[in-house]
Amino acid sequence: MNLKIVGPALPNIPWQPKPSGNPDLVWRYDANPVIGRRPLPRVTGIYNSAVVPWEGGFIGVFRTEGMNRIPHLHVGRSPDGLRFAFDPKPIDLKCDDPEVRRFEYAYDPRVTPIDGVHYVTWCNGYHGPTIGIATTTDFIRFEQLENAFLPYNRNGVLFPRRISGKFLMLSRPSDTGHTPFGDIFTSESPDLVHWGRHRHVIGRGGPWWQGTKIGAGPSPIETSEGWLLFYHGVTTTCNGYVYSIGGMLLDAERPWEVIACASEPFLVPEAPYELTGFVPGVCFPVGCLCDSATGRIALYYGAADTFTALCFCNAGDVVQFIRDNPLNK
Ligand code: BMA
Repeated sequence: MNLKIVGPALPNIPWQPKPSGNPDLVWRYDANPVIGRRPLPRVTGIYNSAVVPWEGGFIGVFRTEGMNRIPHLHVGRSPDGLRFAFDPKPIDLKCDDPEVRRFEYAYDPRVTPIDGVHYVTWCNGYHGPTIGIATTTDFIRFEQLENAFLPYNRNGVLFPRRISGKFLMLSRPSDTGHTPFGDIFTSESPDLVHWGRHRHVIGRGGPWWQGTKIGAGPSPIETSEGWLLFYHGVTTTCNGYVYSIGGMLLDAERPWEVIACASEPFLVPEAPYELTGFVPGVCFPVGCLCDSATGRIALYYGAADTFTALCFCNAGDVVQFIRDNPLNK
């Protein structure tokens, strides 16, 4: 497919060609995981984290868990998107309102550049999970804004540009715990404080692999065919939840309208680091790099709530597959 990614070229995107004979659309980095066990002293996992290009290299916001498993957000830097160094201390979010600043936990950060500012959205503990938002222009000082929604909500993901002049965020209303349900909605805002005009995007269900719940992954990628959204789809087995990675295409100007959603996932937990860890059987996509010159995509995903892994695909092939193999065909 002659697809165009709307966005800058990224010639230094981490990349490996698809191994010959591999029948899949998405293939794993052969030196996975990129972030292994004990990445910092007394840290038991860095996973479900976001990476963006920065000053010729890469930077990101990372979910970091110590021995007590309470998640915090740390900044990490990388020259090549493969080797990372992490700030040992969590991000010190600045906020004038102590009620908003109050910390319970912070996890699954997404980082979205809009008009030269980087926005971090994450699952923020405030009497239950909701969506925290912070802005930064240098990854040193972070200003925390109001929580976007009432609890309970997870997987808050901003679109990387305003749509009809408004910020637009995907999210998944949930419950207080490991939610056994969940659909994806959009909400819009003129100022990142007041959110409304909520629209249902897509529900769970259909094929077994996403029968329990679904949630947005990295910020949607703008293409000539609409927004390409990677997401996690969850099924319930006799041993608990299993998280796979799927993809869908959303309308460019009305992104709550689904053009097509692939009927099969692109990646299911199979590798040892996806099956062995704190929560076995989890592939959770959160960060994404794309090169508009070649259509290459590098997708970072949390593996087994313990590791960060990387996989690759070609935007044109993935969008073609979504179009050719839609749900409810
Ligand atoms: C979800 C979140 C994710 C986690 C997943 C699998 O509800 O907590 O951060 O990766 O469960 O445990």
